[in-house]
This record gives sequence, structure tokens and C-alpha cells, in this order.
Amino acid sequence: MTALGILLVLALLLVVFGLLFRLQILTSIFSGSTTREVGVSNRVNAILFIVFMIVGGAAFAWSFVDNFDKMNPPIASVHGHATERMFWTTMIILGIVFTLTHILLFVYSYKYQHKEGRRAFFFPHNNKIEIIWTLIPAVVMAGLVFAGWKEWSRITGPAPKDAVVLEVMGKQFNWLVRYPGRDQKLGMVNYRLIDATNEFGFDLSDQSGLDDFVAPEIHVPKGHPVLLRIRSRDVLHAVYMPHFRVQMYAVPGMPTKFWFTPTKSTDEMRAQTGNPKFNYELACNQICGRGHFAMKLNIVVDEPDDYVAWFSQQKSFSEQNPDVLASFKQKTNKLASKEAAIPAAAVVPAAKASL
Ligand SMILES: [Cu+2]
Repeated sequence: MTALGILLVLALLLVVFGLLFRLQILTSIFSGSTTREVGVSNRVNAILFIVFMIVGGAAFAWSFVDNFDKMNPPIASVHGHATERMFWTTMIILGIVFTLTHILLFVYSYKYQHKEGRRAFFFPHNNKIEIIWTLIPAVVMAGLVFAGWKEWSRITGPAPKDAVVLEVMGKQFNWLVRYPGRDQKLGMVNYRLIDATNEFGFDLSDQSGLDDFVAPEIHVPKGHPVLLRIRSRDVLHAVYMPHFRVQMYAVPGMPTKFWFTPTKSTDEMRAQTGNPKFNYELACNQICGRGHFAMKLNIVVDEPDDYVAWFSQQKSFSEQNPDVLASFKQKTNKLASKEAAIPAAAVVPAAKASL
């Protein structure tokens, strides 16, 4: 609160100074003398460039250092270390270029401020300089892009065959989680079947969906590859798991995926961070509407044995919703009886004709 007050006072002071300055220039114009006052305005602007560089640079450095831990939660996945290395390599190279160019920008603005009688040096063309400042950024950029592309193709390559599969579906405004059950196959879904009970749109006429279960939070085993199948039910969302360095869009009508291997269980992370309430989280990282801020889901990384115990305790969606299952059985029966009503003879000649 105090900090906000100080900021407000500073902002108001700046406005007051700005207005006084304008007033001074206007009075000098009306009183007939302009050149001297323009000189003053130039000098003030030149000094402000330097002030901005020092104050702005210090504020930027302070906010970066102050929030460093929030931006860099401890890594808890195998590929996380590689992406982290890549990120910091890029950040350091760009940081050096950014700092140097901005110091030049502000210092030159000060140094080459308008002075009576000084003429600018006219510098039309220089091939050597053109080549240097085109070639160096091009080579550095190509190196960064190539390294990034190689790492990205490795991370987004096919998941190992024994990966634990689960589906995460984003909707306004929460995440739904579905596991494939013991057969390790996610059953068919159909958006037309979505209602208040059947939030996923389970099509229970598909046998492989009968043992699928939904869960209020994500559980994954430590040290085992996990394949996330990602969907969206309405608008663009993004699956963001900061500790695992996982981020992938959830796009309506276009399933996406991401696989990763968690390396630290929730308990281990609680011990490491010294926070007994620590929980991994999945947050939506794409502003998706009014309730976007509330799209948070807990992730629990279990020891493999605990994961198996949790998995075996889960009840399938069809078991928990016998009414939904019954409605599918009715439909299937109706379909079967309709088919039975068609004389076999009518089907067989058509099949023969097509052979
Ligand atoms: Cu969202």
C-alpha cells in the first residue's frame, strides 16, 4: 500500500513538472524568444534519457531479481533440464544484446543532443558494417533456432509405448481428467452426448470406454513416462505445469499431446521446498474468459506403488453412472432389433454384388 502511495506521488510529481515545463515554453513563445528555450528543452530531454536509463534499468533489475524464484520453480521432470538450459542460453545472449543496444540508445541520445552550430556527420553507406551486422545476428539466430528445433522434436516425439496415458480436457472454467482404465485404451467420446452428468461425452456403446474413469485431480507415478492427451471443449486453453516445464495448447476440435517423466514425488518436493502444503499444479495459461484465473488443478506425483494403489481404487464412469450406461444399452438394443428386422436376404445379395 505504501509502495503504491509513493508511486502515485512520483507519477503526480512528473505530471506537474511536465505541465510547468510546457507552460514555460508557451510563455517564451508568446513573448517572442524561442531558440534559447528550445535549447533548454533539448537539454532537459537529453538528461531525462539518462535518468530513465538508470531508474528504469534499476527497477527492471530489481523486479527480475525479486521475482526470480516465482519464475523459476524447481524442476521435476527429465526434459525440464534441457528446456531450462536452452531458455537460459537464449536469455543470456539476448540479455547482453538488449543491455548493450539500450545503453547505446540512451547514451547517444544524450551525447548527440542538439547544439548550436554542430552539424550531423552524414554517413550514407558502408558495405563492411552492413555485412558484419547482418551476418553475426543471422549466424547466432540460426544456431539458437537449430538447437531449439532439435530439442523440441526430441521432446515432442512419440511417447514410449509403456507410458501412462490420461486425458485432460479444458472447458470454461475447469479441467476434466479421464483415465483409460485397465485396458489402457481411452473409449470413444462424442460431443453430442455431453450433458451435466456425462461431461466428457462418453459413448458407452464402445467397449473400451466401459472401464474409463474420471478423477478430480491428476495422479502420475514418479519415474515413469506420462502421456497427456489434451482436448478443449469450447475455446482455446493451455495446459501449463510449471514444475514439469510442460506447456501445450488445448485446442477445440484438434487434440494435442505432450509426454514427460516426473522425477520427484509430491512428498519429496514438499521436503525440498520446506512447504508441507506444496502441491504440483496445472494452470490454464491462455486467457480463456471470465473464470480463467480459477482453472487450476492439483497434480499428485505418487511413488509407483502408491500410484497402483490409487489406480485400483478408482471406479469407472459407467459403474458410477448406471443410468447413462442403461440408456446406451437401450439404444444398442433398439439398433440390434432394427437390424434383426431387416431380412438377411436383403443384406446378403447387396454384399455379394459389391464383391
Ligand atoms: Cu482456460
